[in-house]
Amino acid sequence: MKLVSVFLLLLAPVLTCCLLLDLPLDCSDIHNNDNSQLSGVYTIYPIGATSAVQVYCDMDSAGGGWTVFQRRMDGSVNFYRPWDHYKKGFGNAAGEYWLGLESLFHLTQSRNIELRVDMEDFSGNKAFARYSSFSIESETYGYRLHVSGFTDGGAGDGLLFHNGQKFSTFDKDQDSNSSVNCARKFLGAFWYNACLSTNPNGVYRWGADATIHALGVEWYHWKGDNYSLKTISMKIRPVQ
Ligand SMILES: [Ca+2]
Repeated sequence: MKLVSVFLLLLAPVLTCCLLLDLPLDCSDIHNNDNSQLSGVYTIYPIGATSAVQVYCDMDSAGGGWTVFQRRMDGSVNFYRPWDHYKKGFGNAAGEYWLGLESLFHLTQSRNIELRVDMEDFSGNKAFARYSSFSIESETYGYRLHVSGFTDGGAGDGLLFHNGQKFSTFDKDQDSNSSVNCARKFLGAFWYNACLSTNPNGVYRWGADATIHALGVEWYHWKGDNYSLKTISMKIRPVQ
């Protein structure tokens, strides 16, 4: 009996190794394994076996397999948070959340990744922006954004102005405005330039609101900078 236990113990690393091969890195792995899976919350392993994290998988849009890394829908989660939160992630995969820059960095490292941003206003109108190439650099390089290959789904190119920028939070100003902390001024966190043409992590407001300029969940090229969207979600998948 004892021998059997020792044998199993010795075998454990081997078993672990091979079971790991089946752990999904992202939602596209789940989708490719079984394309009848519905949109919803799943567990993925973006940085290996000990990195289990829950995400919302979009299995509907343009063939499905999208890993949602940012999602606003009802204002239930506070997105005005410090660097550490944006690095590690926060919120609830069934509702509003941010996956985390470290996971996002790893997901964009090993494969060619495309980005889709879906959004909706309070009148039921929908639009999207799609980019055939998306990646971010490591924390050492400020999680710098690289996005290109824009396709217009009616939303306009909201990320062109942010391409090449480092990520900024209120406690880590890495934007391109030397006299302003863009995250503090617009109460969000993003790849701010000097400062923004979109603010997906801004303050959740209900539609048109110009009380304080441009701090809502805005996408300027679609609804202007004083309209806060009802929903917005940013999602990625490997290029097919
Ligand atoms: Ca600044």
